[in-house]
Amino acid sequence: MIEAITSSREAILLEDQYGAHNYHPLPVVLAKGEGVFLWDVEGKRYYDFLSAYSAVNQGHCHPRIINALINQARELTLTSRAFYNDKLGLAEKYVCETFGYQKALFMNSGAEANETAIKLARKWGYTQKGIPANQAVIVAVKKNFHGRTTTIISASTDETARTGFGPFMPGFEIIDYDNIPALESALANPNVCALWIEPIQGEAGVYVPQDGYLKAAETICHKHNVLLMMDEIQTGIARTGKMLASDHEQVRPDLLILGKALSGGVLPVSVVLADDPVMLVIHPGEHGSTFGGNPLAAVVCMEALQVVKDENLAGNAERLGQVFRTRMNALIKKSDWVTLVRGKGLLNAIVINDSPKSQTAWNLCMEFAKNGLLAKPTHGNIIRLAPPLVITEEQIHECCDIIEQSIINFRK
Ligand code: IF1
Repeated sequence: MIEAITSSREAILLEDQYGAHNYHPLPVVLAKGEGVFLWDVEGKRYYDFLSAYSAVNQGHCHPRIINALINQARELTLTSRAFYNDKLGLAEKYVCETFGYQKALFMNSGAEANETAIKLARKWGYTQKGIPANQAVIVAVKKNFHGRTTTIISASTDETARTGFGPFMPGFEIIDYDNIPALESALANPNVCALWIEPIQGEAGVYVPQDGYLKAAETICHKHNVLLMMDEIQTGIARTGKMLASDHEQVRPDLLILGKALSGGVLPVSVVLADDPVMLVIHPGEHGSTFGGNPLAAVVCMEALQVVKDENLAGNAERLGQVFRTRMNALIKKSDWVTLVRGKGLLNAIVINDSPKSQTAWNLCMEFAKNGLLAKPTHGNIIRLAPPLVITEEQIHECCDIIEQSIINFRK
């Protein structure tokens, strides 16, 4: 029999006793979400400035996405790919036409989509580029975040993500991010099949590379016959003010990796997009997943993307991102606690003027929560600030007021 939680404290104690301790959440227990708002068990309302790490770009429980989920759930949720279903082909066509690719391969989590891209890139390297068997190299960059599987962390430079989980997958070379000469020398290696990057490094603290870096990466990849694998799981789906962050530089990845807001945060959906010469290197029986491409996810994905288009969420993110950064830059002049704001669209972060090892950013987020806004530090002294893209200008100003007052009144 499903019991009901009656207090935040009860929920926290239950998770502490029965759940793995693989997170350190803020002590807030959420029970309801709608648009830009979340409510905790006691009924306190918060602005969501994390958006489930950019999975809820369309706002919590968007009615159109929820209705699409409910209607399809009444018909058919899962067939496995042992058979066809009447929704997957429609979703494949929809995402191919939306993003301009010939083929789509649906998976579930972002990590699975990255793993899929790795397999596609390696097999393309062997069968199309002529790389000797088991010699394929994928070039990744420092401070990347692509997921938590043992292969993906094999390319990570974050000791917290790696320690205790070896041995690691070979075949990754790590270079500096945002360093064009480093690209030139690394990609000249004939055994390199792909360059694997995020257009903006989210977990690293919303690190925006120099203008022209993405275009240079694309150019150097083309020069050396290397696939450009772009992880847009956090930056995609209108978050940075364009449908894709790659669009800011008119860059077209060879492998486009999407997840998170692809479903509006309703259920796990991810996808890899590529053209036939890459996608068709994988043959029947060589890759897949039980839930990958299920009809429920297919329907939710199409509705979630249609909402992004119909509500012009990219345009809203572009416009209100500028309003937000203007307010944060004004705050920098009023408080010594904030030294920098950076980001694109509504993917932003503020850098706190204290050691990354200090509790200041965490304590500031606790203040934000007390004042009705939820955010969480990433890497010590950086606070990511990323509301759902349905936020209004009036709400952005109200949230900036909360952030500003919390910071100005903050005492360590
Ligand atoms: C956690 C971070 C963000 C991602 C990019 C792939 C994935 C993610 C660019 C994997 C997932 C999530 C995972 C979640 C917290 C969050 C996160 F802090 F971990 F790094 F957003 F920055 N590529 N990011 O951001 O997608 O398998 O999770 O669906 O693991 O704590 P996933």
